[in-house]
Amino acid sequence: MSVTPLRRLLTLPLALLAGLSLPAQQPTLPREMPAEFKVATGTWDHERRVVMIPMRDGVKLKTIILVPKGAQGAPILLTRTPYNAAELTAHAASAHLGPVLQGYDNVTDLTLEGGYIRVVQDIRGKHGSEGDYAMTLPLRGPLNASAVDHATDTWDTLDWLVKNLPESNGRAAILGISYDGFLALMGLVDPHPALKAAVPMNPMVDGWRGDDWFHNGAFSPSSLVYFYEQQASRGNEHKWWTSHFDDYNLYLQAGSTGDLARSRGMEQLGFWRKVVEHPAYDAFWQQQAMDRILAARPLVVPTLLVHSLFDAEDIYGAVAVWKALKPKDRKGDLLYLAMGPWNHGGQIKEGSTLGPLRFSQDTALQFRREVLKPFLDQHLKGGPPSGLPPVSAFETGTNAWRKLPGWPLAGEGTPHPATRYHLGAGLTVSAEAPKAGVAPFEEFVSDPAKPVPFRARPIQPVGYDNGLTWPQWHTDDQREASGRTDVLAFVSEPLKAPLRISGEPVANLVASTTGTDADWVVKVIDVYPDEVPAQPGLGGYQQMVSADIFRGRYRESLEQAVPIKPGEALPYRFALPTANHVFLPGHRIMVQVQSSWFPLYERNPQTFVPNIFLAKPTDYRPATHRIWHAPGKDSFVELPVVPLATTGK
Ligand code: PG9
Repeated sequence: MSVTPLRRLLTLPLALLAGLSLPAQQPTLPREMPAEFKVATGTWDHERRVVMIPMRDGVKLKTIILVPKGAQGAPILLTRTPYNAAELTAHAASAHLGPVLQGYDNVTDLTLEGGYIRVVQDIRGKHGSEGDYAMTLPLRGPLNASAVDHATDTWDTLDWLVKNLPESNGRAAILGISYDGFLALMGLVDPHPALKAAVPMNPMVDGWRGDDWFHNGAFSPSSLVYFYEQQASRGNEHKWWTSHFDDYNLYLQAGSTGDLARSRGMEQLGFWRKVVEHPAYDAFWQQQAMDRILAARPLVVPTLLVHSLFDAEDIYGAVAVWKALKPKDRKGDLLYLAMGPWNHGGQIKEGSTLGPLRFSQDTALQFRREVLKPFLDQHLKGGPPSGLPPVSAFETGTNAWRKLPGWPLAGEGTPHPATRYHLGAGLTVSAEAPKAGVAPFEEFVSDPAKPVPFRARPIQPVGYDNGLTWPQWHTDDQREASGRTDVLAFVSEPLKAPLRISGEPVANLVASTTGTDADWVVKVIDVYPDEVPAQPGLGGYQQMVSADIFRGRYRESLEQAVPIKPGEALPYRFALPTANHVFLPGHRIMVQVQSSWFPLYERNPQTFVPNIFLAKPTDYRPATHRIWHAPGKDSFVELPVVPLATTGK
């Protein structure tokens, strides 16, 4: 239909008017959502309080407090964490504390049975807390110019809790795993009077010597993933991205660790920049090492250290703290150690198997019921003395708990000539020192273009969900490596009698290289008999008992890297992680030696460069390595051999 110009003129203002008045005529959406919903919790068995606790510098930390209904005179279990307190305390949408905590809580069964008030707090700078985040924030002092740290934050938190929780008995324990275990140790630096017990489990203690980032100077590139997710944002929104199904390819194709970090924009992250500046064991690392920090202070809070024998992340820390603090425990009533056949954090899960290993008992439940509970009951509830031995240790091989008077049983740092196991000609392991007149060394070519995979490929990323097997890789069959030409596999005759080791094996290599730098990996392995009727899959299995890496540039000093003189046979001595194991009759002792363990550790270019993080592609060169076994150039491992146990638990 046509419209005349006049009508157009008349209708235009009308339309405009109508248009302007439209919103007023539209009915508004009904408001169905309340401005703030109040959860009706009448049927819950607990009360959930979310509070912002003020610290001495005014920063407030988000704290979730779960109080069992009807609690009176209840002790407090505190965990401080960078891993999101709200999420960790909301595992299931349930009226019951058990499902709410299950899956994360270190001690859900104990929390419930004990009627504890459970408190989980975001540390400063993470998730719901205010303030700035620094990775494993160092104590106030040369590395932290501020007036606050995790020691003061723990103190301030406990002070608030005991003054504001009328249901509490004023007694608290701090506990946690890994990072949260490091935070539990921080609580011991200047403990609040209400802190009556601490349970650091698999704590991160020294990020250079053997926890998380480095082992003896060799950097673990998967740490980049952690730095990235942890430091790119407060809430871990930025997820590391991969480009390969096989992590071996991902890390190999990236070049140096520095190249990989650059490809992810990681120069923006303060902690990574610090790591690049401190590749050696200088004051930056030494002043953060929790064993050193605590050794310089009095020990006043009863502490139960928990160590996992198959810990893929923090296999160094708990035992290091034990060694540093035990001399301070003059009456023997303050420091305890528990170790079990667990992976990282396995003590809070089901503990009857790990990978193919079967322990025929739930070792984790045993630990919680028979070690942790009596310890907490005594110190938090005024219960009877726990009756715990200084060390409660599960012995692998025999699969039995042992009550031990100390650790290590074999004594530390003293030479044990009787327990030297020599690496000999013909790839043997034996008690015999090398003789003249036989080939004086074994040699292999270590090629950084084809590093030895640390497990069968394709190599999965580090992770605990979606069926990833990273948490149990320590139990992988080492046959995978022993078949390679760049791995030397020395092996003993079958044992005629059981051999018990209890402590840290020590690697003593005499090695040479055609390069100017090299890594040395030593693995002590229990080789099963060719057939194992009770579990056929273990026939000939090569079970890693203790293993570690040492970066050759630190052979003279951990603080100062120096090149290796090509062709010179030089000694390398380094301790391997604690083992508590019996090699059974018919089993054999194997020692594998290799020069890469990839991508568990970044590749050594084998050409000395000032900073391996910044190595260029041309620095990575193959080298021929020799492990010597000649008189005067004797390679061996010292095994902490002790008599067979006669008592069980
Ligand atoms: N192993 C992890 C970690 C500890 C300390 C520092 C950074 C990472 C952890 O499981 O928390």
